[in-house]
Amino acid sequence: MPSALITGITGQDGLYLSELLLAKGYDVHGLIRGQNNPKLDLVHELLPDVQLHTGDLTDMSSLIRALRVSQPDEVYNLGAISFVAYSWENAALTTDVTGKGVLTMLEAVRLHAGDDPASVRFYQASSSEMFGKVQETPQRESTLLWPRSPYGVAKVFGHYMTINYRESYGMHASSGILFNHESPRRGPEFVTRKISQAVARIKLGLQDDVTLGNLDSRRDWGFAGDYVEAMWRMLQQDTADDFVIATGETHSIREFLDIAFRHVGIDDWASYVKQDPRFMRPAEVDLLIGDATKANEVLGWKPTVTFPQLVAMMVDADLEAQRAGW
Ligand code: NDP
Ligand code: GDR
Repeated sequence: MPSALITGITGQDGLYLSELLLAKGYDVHGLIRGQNNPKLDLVHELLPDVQLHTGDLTDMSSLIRALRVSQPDEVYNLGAISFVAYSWENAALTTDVTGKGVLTMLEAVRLHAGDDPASVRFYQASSSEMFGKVQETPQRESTLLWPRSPYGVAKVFGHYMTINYRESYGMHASSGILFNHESPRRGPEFVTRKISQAVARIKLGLQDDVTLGNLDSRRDWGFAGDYVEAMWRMLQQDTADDFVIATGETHSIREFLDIAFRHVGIDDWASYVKQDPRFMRPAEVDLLIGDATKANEVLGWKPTVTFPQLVAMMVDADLEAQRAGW
């Protein structure tokens, strides 16, 4: 039975990836941080077969201990401070966790793997936020990186460290440059879930309006369930490499709002949406659209959920949750 260790198991992607690996017969281990993590019960409930180990990406010895206990064939490094807006307010902490944490994990894996550095396969959760200021559209693996936030800069560090450990030590270390991916499990701080939750509550008369920031930025949004499949496929390759994972479509926040409101029968939604500068960012990433040709050709990967299907899935899930009083 293959074994995998996942950091960031309490997050959106960690939950989907765990389900995928369990279904494939893996022995799944997860790193969980904090002395009383509020998401512990959720993980136990959704994933009773996952074994959890206490640890933090800033604490090398905790990572080595988790590696020793789990003896993984594959390590998926999904743990990060992942909210871009928060990264300006906590830039040093974001750098420590999202940036230097990757080096700490790579080094722990290298030390653990000993004489055979490629014996433990490593996945790094890189991000389209690394592209930042538009240099080329669509963005592909070779596009110049120009991050626009402390989060983006930290991800660039982790991305190049992953490549460096592959080239320096022959590690089987791959980096997935994933564009935005969403689901009903998306954290409510991110714009898609903030909108789907608000639309459900407005429809049910529980909320009057929703306050957002920039409605004109454009993102390449896919479904998280599709994207964790790409992570797994990367680690099944003989050779480690870097891959853009994206749908190849871009949509504005306004388009997301339009589909979400219309889905619950509200066509004239402008009066329900307010804007506040406090949700604007010091530097914005205006346009993201990815070219996943390499992933399609090498991994045989392609997305299965369309943009309207994704929006409808999220709004429906929030309607159900709000009706049930979750
Ligand atoms: P989430 O924000 O949902 O989850 C982040 C995870 O990281 C949580 O499990 C969190 O644990 C954990 N974490 C935070 N700080 C630490 C730490 N110091 N040590 C160990 N773990 C920590 O993110 P997603 O699931 O959406 O994303 C997964 C990864 O993919 C992240 O690295 C993200 O940056 C990256 N990414 C995400 C994209 C997306 O669109 N979703 C696109 C591209 C990249 P806790 O619950 O304890 O806080
Ligand atoms: P992003 O996601 O920054 O792309 O990072 P987010 O959903 O936070 O923002 C997307 C766009 O929406 C605009 N926006 C708002 N965003 C939030 N959160 N709240 C608002 O009220 C709001 N109003 C407008 C933002 O300005 C932005 O343009 C996500 C994260 O998952 C990262 O970890 C990941 O690396 C990238 O996706 C790819």
